[in-house]
Amino acid sequence: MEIGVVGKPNVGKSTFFSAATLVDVQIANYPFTTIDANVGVTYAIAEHPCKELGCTPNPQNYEYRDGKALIPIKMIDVAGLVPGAHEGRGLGNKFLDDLRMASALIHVVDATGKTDAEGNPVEHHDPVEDIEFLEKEIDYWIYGILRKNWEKFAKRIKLQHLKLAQAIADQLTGIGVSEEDAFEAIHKLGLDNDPTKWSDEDLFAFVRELRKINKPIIIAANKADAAADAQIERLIRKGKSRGYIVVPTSAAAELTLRKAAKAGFIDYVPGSSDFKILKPLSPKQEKALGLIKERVLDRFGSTGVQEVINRATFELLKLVPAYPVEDEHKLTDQFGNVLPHVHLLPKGSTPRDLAYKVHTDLGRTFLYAVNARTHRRVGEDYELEFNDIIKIVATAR
Ligand SMILES: Nc1nc2c(ncn2[C@@H]2O[C@H](COP(=O)(O)OP(=O)(O)OP(=O)(O)O)[C@@H](O)[C@H]2O)c(=O)[nH]1
Ligand SMILES: [Mg+2]
Repeated sequence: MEIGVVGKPNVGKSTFFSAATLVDVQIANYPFTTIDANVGVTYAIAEHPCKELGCTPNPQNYEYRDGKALIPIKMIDVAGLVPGAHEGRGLGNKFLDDLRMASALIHVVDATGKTDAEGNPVEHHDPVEDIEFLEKEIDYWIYGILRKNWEKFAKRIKLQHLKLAQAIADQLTGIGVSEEDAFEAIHKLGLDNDPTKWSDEDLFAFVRELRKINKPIIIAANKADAAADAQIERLIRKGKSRGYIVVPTSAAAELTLRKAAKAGFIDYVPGSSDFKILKPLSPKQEKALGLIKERVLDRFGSTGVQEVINRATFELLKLVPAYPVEDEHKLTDQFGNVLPHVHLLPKGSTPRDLAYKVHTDLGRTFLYAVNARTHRRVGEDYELEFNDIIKIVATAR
């Protein structure tokens, strides 16, 4: 599972990425600071079952902190995107290619309106325009891949009676499109099963729908510390009317807080509305942290960075954390570790899907599952719920 950080140049993508992953990267106030993509690990944070059950976990594939599970997620920070990137402008397709396997995109927008479409400092730019521009660039990118051999491809599907959704998914495996994704987009638009009947508009409409399914976007209204309330409110309103989740963020504040915490100056849990000073600070440090408290934490309740990651994971991608165990009474694996593993699965997944996620063999030999909370056996089509603890019973190998 991979999340991409995208947007035009100079909006704070690398700052957001660095704050989220604590990977040191180049950050500067000019366009195209980032050329090669940065890759790191961030965490989606969820309540841990032990908080409710009063246990002490032995996490193996995640981290545990203050009753919360920190679930690792790969994050990728790419070069800035300018209008016409799909035709190769700016760093063009290179940027887009780095995003091939992203499951979701965090679109970082400069909420202050002080960077133009190309990422240069300017007095007034409407950030709402950036929302549309990014959609368009990604749409044209996917459209470009499909359009290339479309006539031939469509004829072949018709002649060989191929399954349309599957054939399209085969064309787009490189960007992680599944048969289900393609099927969903075709049906949502009520498109003909014979693709030779599709007009160019049909194809573009299909691509738009597919992008929404395959690369869903959440908006980080960044530099919120320097933006007026009215600017933020407008961006939230306009974004919402286009179906987006919009979260005000200050990536710069989050980066300062996480670095100060790492250096032991403060106690700060990402996502929280406050921090505790642990060591005497220099007047400069004190001032910087005071401003963060006043302009960000007290104003928005948090820096927004963790909220974006959490909402991308649990709301946008609708992923559900589930904990497989061997002993449903002690909640342990075969070695006695309490709730050692957590897996993120798409909403609607079943215990068998969880078994496959643990190990292909376990999926293949799956017999039935027990819900460790109720100690009841659950049915074949039981849908996993948030923080389910599941014992998987399989045939002996
Ligand atoms: N006030 C404020 N400035 C920010 C914030 N986040 C980033 N910046 C500043 O914005 C400028 C650009 O930051 P980067 O993180 O390099 O932006 P980018 O989007 O990665 O830029 P490119 O790699 O060139 O596309 C830097 O001067 C940052 O310090 C923020 O939350 N608030
Ligand atoms: Mg950058």
